[in-house]
Amino acid sequence: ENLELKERVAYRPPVCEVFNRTCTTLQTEPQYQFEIDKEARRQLSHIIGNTVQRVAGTDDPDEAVRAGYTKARNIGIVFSGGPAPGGHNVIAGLFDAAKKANPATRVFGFLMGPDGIIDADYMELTAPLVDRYRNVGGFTMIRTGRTKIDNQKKMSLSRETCKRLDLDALVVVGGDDSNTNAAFLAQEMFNDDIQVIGVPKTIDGDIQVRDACGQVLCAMSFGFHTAARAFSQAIANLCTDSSSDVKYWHVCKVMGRVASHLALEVALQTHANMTLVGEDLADYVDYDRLEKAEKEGQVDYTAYGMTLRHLSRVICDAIMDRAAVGKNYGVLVVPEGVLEFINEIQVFIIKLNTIIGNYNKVHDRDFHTAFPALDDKLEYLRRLVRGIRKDVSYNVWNARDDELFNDIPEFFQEGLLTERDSHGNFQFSQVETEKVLLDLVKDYLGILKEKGRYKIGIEEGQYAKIMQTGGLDPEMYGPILFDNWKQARYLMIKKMIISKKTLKAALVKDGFLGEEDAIPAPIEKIYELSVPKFKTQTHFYGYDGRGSDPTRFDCIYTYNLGRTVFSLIANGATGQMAAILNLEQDFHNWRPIGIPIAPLMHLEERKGRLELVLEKSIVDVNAPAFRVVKAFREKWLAASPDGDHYRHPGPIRFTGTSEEDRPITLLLNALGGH
Ligand code: FBP
Repeated sequence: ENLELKERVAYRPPVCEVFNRTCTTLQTEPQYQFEIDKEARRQLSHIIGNTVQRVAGTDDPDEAVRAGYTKARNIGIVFSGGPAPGGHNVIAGLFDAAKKANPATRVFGFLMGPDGIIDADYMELTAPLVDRYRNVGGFTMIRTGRTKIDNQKKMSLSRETCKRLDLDALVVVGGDDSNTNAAFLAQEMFNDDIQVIGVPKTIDGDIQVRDACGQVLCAMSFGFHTAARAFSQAIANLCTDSSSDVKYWHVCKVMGRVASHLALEVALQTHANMTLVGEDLADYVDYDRLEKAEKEGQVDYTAYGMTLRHLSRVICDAIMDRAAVGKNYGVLVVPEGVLEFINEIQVFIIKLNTIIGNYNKVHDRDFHTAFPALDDKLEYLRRLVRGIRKDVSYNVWNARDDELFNDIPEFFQEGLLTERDSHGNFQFSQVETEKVLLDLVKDYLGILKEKGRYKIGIEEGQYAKIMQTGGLDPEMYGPILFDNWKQARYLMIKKMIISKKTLKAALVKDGFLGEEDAIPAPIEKIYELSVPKFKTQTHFYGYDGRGSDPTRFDCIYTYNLGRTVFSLIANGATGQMAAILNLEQDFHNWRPIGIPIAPLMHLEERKGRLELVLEKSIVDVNAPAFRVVKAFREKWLAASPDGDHYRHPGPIRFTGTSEEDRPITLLLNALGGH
């Protein structure tokens, strides 16, 4: 029997105070305002006027309120996009509140994501089923999918399903794109009186909502805390491994399709030696270059942001600095979406999205079906350079693009040309981001080694010990090798000895060895210690964390989100997203609210076209969480003979007190102040 599971399913998360009242109402909160996009106003006219609503409780509702609240309903719920820990508790919270208000209310789960709505594939959720999944990770109860309801046919089929099921409300649990879907469904089914409510889900943590004045409405999507804790535990273990075996750089790619929130949280939780943050790289400015151009009366736009090559240099510097103090090992955290923030890659992605989008539209045929092999795709791009006019993208791809593109490794070219997901996003999880970077790092470290700049610091005592225990005859090898460690390093480094072959040649040339002699063991040992090898182990932290059982924070958060969803439905809301205010504060300060989705939407390029979508929230480099990481960067790199500064957050434990019970990013950013 799995005791931990038994304990989990039996746990009942506490509820916000309002949910203990006889029924709830909604109160408009006029202090929150939004800047509304013209296109959102046009396309989402029925729900654009929505406001932020606070869930209030009452023990003395008037008859009309009580009747509305307690009427028997049919409610459908769907998971959309990648799994995120806590999803089952959204269902549980909704189910419990709905059944409490009226036991005759029925809750249906659409299967396999939005396809379940389109194809009318669903099941009624029962108490035993809901109970089985309480506080348990994954989306296994009804599963999930990435289909987007993005055309009139899919929209009509969805509407038909909802009408056939006589649904009063549909709940979409998803990320930015899925909440975009929720807004369009709310608009479409407004006149059918079918309410649509969204729930902010994604481990990526990129649904964070503020109003126009910067007031926080939703500080973090659910699932983020659990995934970050799961990744952090594993990465902290690698910190231990790395500093025990002292031979590897562990390179950890961490999920987050675009935003680096997860990597940032991992940095705060583990103090790994180096953590890249995409948004920070994009923020980089090469002032020397700018100044140089300015003196010539020009503006050099390439001085803004970082190139792939420059980034590889930055990583090499960190590796070299640690090696110089004898630490040829460490842990590097690379966010999955880092390449999105690199100058030239961003340009490729935008251009290729446009080219593929244009092709699909003009030829009414799928680009990837038309050009299945990489060579075919590359040939098509080459034809664009030749300016074949019948292809509308002839002016998008130029000779310079083609040249740069041919310069990158084939597997990465293939990655950049892979099919976009159904929302038109570039699928970074399909690309070996860390390999792209590591190939460049390895090349450059090779050069640095030859120049004698990438070298390992050996302590004098260590050298002396090797010599003593090696029992070599100082008479024979002369003072150059034995007098002191600096001279041994002279031989290894200054003479550009980067392989055993060159070491032997140097020893023979200087008369220490005959052609037939083997290199004496102590000298070989010094060679091994002072001439570095860059050995890496790569890891990907993504799907594992997504499937993790939720932390207590995510259990409580999601259960209350589910209760909020029901309050929004029972009070007639539509086009709203459930959220909890004050997530960073003590639980008794949590306040359930509804956030209007339509005013959060803006135009974004997708598959080469501008589309109305919910804005993603990326890492704010001026916010406290990143500034703390920046301030400690040097310390955590630990390029000094002192120890490393690793932190071990430990595993996700359902019982006992954890070291911290909510995301550190959340706590730090709540401090505000730039
Ligand atoms: P959502 O935005 O749908 O929550 O998914 C996030 C995510 O886990 C990303 O971190 C990752 O890039 C992507 O899903 C992977 O998608 P897939 O499951 O299609 O490989």
